[in-house]
Amino acid sequence: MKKKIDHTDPANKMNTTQGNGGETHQDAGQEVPTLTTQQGVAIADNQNSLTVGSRGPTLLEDFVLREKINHFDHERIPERIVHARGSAAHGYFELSESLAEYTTANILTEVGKQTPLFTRISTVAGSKGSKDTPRDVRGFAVKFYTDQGNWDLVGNNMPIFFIQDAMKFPDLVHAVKPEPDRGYPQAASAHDTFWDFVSLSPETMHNVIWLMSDRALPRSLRMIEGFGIHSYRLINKEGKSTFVRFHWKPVLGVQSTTWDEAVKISGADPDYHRRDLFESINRGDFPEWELGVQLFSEQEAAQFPFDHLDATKLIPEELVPVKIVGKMVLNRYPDNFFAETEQVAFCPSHLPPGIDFSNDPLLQGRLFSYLDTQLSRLGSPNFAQIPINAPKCPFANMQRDGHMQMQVPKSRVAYEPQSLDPSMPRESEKRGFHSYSESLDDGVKGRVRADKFADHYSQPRMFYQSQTAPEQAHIASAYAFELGKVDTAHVRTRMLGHLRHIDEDLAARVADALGMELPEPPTAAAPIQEMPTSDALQTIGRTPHTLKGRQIAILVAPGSKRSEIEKYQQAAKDQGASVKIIAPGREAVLDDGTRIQSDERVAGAPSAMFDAVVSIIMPEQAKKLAKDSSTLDWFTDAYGHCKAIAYCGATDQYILSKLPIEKDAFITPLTELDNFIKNAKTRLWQREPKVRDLA
Ligand code: HDE
Repeated sequence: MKKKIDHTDPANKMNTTQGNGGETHQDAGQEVPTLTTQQGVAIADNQNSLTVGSRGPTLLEDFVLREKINHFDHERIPERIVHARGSAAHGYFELSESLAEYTTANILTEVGKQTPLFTRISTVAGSKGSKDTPRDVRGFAVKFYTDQGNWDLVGNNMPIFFIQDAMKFPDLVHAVKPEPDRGYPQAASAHDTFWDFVSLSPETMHNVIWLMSDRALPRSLRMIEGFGIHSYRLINKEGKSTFVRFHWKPVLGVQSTTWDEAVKISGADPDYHRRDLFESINRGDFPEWELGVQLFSEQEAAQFPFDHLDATKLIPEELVPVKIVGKMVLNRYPDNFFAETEQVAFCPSHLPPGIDFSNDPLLQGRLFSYLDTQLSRLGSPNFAQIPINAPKCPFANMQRDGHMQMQVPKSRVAYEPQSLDPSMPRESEKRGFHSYSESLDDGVKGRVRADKFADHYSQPRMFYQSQTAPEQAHIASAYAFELGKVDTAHVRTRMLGHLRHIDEDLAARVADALGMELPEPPTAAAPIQEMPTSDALQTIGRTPHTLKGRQIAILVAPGSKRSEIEKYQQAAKDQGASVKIIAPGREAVLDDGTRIQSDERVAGAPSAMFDAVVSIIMPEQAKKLAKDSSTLDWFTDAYGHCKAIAYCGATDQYILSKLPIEKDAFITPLTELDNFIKNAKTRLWQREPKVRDLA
């Protein structure tokens, strides 16, 4: 006999989904909706398929089984070609300074107005299931549901892009993605095809050096900047245009990890950034960014020593200051990953009246690509009807039918002009979108690039020279690591030639680390200009000394002193940090006989995941932990990553003294709580050359 599953057993209860508005029944005193098929037919048995006898074949007639399996078979949709791995959140934008002088877009003119939005932050190269912490650019896409229609500001965490013309995008992406014959590496630029392509395309040099910098290794998604990159236009009531570049400035400041931390984090927690976003929103620590604009006229742009329509060029903040006009707050994690984060469809072509495009040839290509890609990814031109994509203002048009049409239009009229149905929508000269009336008389058709686009080295040079010494060392080491993974000698050599144009010292450091000779530099297509350095381009230099948004780990074990733990917990929390308790197990009995729940086991939570560490353990436990390699790595890495460490006597005697750790000002006994808190707000970068052979 077939064993029947007991439906009253809570272990066998299914989760209910929204939309299952069917009948309900009482279960253990609670109203539970009845499980039904898609047609609303109640399901009597969700555990066994319909068979002939208990050991006989399954019947084709079993529509419950067929519908369930059929839907499951089609659960996956194609992942995004780029930016497949992403995390998102709902929130709002609030304007603090009106830009009414420059634009008619309500979102930028009505001070105090809150506009709902959805923001998705992504890596670029890796697949949907790849790790959160590769060396990569981060996508920064915001969908504002404005009352004049959706505005998608689809940017990155770096202010420039790899290429100048949309024509090169498929080549760039093919070069960085896993090599097509072998299917690896995943989520990595450290391979021959990427460096082959970029070394043959000098226009990529600027974005490549940002990719080699600490900006490509964010500590948290809450600590990255965002940039619209391209110049856009703001259009005011008189139809006057002002160019604008959009910036997102994280309220927590910019912070990155070291490469070694990123590598270790990716093994310990591939979802490090997604988890951090989820946890911070759930504890009410809402990520915030200020929106900044760089505004400039056509005449001012003509004076720049570069062309602002070239997306490989940033506009230094010293040249055009960033004016802060409002704030974005992310205060709600999505309810369902697929329905929201996966199905959200951003298109740079989505703009409200008052904002317009520039002629940046990269942006122009994007205006086609995003709409096009949603058709293959989401399967229908009706993707705008999916709740996460639908505008929150009224919308109506004559577009009809198509796959998965959700609307039921009620009129005999589906065309315009018409005179049969006065309730149907009509165009509005007054409210409608007007493209900027730009005069373009001198256009000669051809495949040409503007002469001013030819300078590929001045800005990467400015970027490198603007960095602090530890950052320059990280950049040199990153080039050495990545080129060290390139097997083709002439590709490595070609890259070293480019580096000579960027900075001779950088080139020499990388060549030395690779054990290679420096080649002659290639001919530069335009003279290399000396640009003033810009502190705004630093990462370490701009990381605020604070515990806000950071996380401290306290290592405890059976017998640890509760009073000490609480003292450190409180001090960290008072400064805005969150605390995780790490222990050999998931529970431990403390000195006062009470039990503590740990957040993680020490074997599963390397110190790379935290900003500073504290150890409060008793001698017997310290002796035991001194034989555990993950505990030893915990301390060695905290030291190697230049972090503050607070230790108790037993930790010092049985662990620290056995490790290659040289005591310094950032390694303090438990009694020096204030010093620890001060140190934990930053890193002791001077320690780094002692622990790592930087290029
Ligand atoms: Fe994208 N890009 N891109 N891109 N991009 C996509 O659209 C494309 C570019 C960016 O969270 C795709 O919906 C072309 C610059 C972000 O869903 C695709 C070109 C910048 C996201 C596409 C560029 C970006 C994408 C893949 C050169 C920074 C993720 C899936 C002309 C300003 C959005 C999709 C999200 C996604 C095409 C260049 C940022 C294929 C052709 C420059 C943040 O349409």
